[in-house]
Amino acid sequence: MNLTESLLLALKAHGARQIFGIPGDFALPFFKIIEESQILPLYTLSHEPGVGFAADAAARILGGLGVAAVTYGAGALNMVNPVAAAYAEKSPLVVLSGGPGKNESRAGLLLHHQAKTLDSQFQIFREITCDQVRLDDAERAPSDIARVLANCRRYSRPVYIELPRDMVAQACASVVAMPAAAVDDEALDACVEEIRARLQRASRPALMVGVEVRRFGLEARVAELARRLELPVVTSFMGRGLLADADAPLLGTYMGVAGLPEVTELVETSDGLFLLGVIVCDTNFGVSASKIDLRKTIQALDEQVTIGYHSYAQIPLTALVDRLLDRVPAASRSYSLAAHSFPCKMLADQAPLTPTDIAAAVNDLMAEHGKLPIASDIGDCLFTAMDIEHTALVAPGYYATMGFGVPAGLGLQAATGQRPLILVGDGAFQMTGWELGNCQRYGWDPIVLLFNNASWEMLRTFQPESRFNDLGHWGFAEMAAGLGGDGQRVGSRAALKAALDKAVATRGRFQLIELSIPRGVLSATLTRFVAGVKKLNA
Ligand code: TPP
Repeated sequence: MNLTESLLLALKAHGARQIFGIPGDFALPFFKIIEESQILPLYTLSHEPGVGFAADAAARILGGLGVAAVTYGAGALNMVNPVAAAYAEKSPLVVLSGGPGKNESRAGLLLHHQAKTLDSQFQIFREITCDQVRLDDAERAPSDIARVLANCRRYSRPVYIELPRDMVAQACASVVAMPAAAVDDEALDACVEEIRARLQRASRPALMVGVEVRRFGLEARVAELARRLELPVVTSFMGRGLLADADAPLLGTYMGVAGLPEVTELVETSDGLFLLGVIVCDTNFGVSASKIDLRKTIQALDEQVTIGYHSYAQIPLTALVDRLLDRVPAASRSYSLAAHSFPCKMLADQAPLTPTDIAAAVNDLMAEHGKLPIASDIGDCLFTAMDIEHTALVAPGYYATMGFGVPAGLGLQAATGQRPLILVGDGAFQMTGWELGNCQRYGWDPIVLLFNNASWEMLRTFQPESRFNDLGHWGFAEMAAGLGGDGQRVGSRAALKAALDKAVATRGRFQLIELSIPRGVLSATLTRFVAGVKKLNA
């Protein structure tokens, strides 16, 4: 076995299902082994940000590892933003980068793709990954790979692996996975008892679930825990889509002043708020109607449980949930999804489109044809998604990078085989929309709803006086055919209904529906969100 094969088998054993990538001369040797070994399928895309987002989304949706393979310098550095997003939002993304061979620096010449020193790239990725290794020693490689992949899974954060191009075919032993880190049983018991007592004392306890619950594959167990503890459940903004199909008392998504009043009230008046795997960031908590005193909550995140004024260290979320389930007796009650009514039954008339109509049309579509997983970009499309039925959703809800939606949708389809729905604004589509051109080669056929308001509308909402937020009117619908898909432009509710019916009925080609939305027409959620942020910043 050679070093690359050993690495690929280890990636697979740690939960990778495919690789997204773009090669270059420093990466050609290991790409050749990826292709010929057939250990993991390889999907090449067009631009490294797309590679990073697709691999990130594949990791998010399946809870395994995402793998993004790139060349040294121009390739890897082009992926800094997606890796930073994965770091911020806790997605286990493995960056595989080609690198200069061991002796190449000795010629005394600067190497092409070199930024500052040959080590600059390694240093840059050190900042946005939780572990790094350069595989320059075939004997040490198996233990180095085992450590880096274990940390990727354990911390659910990106890692960086550099393959010097003269190392990739060196003989190498297989990787032996590291055992899971030991948990202090007594500390875990004490922590669980304290949480139970704290919840029992509370008169209005509630559970908020966040992205770690999905990252560690705990949705079914957390739903069971909520039933046993008889806790009402909400998701954080970033956690939207969690427990979508679980039998749990799920009330909705907490968004402070921008969200459903009953959810806001439940969270903000709770005297026993249990934050399970929730990243404590401004998009999750910034628009609180009344400030939540985090010291009064129970927080489990990053292997730490904080209750009031003290913390338990090294309590992994999985161990915590399992021990709570051991201690809390089974309940017989079962729940169906709380009956919050999302907009639906859109009138198919000649009225111009609003984001609420779009949500209603998607809800109608899913009621008729079953739920679709959604990949959303940042922009009003993500706020519109809050009016769509609970379904699996990947979105950059905290790091908020544009350009995520389209490649993430491709990652969803590659990872799950399910046809996804992609929600994206025209500004974000201008960044990475071209990746749709790769659908044809792989048989992917997402349905893309492109919110075209010829505007960076979210920015306009914050600063209406600036003309630089005006975008041109691009003919996206016409571009679809050249990319191997079908495009339709719609401006009325009737046209939207017809376009969606046609898109659902057409398999095998991506379906782009360009939604013409007048500037200034926003979802109700975004309107409330921006008003809330402005008030806080005032
Ligand atoms: N660049 C990146 C990569 N990410 C960002 N979030 C921004 C810039 C800043 N930004 C936030 S929202 C936005 C911009 C430029 C406009 C988004 O426009 P569009 O995708 O058309 O969605 P809309 O706001 O119109 O709903």
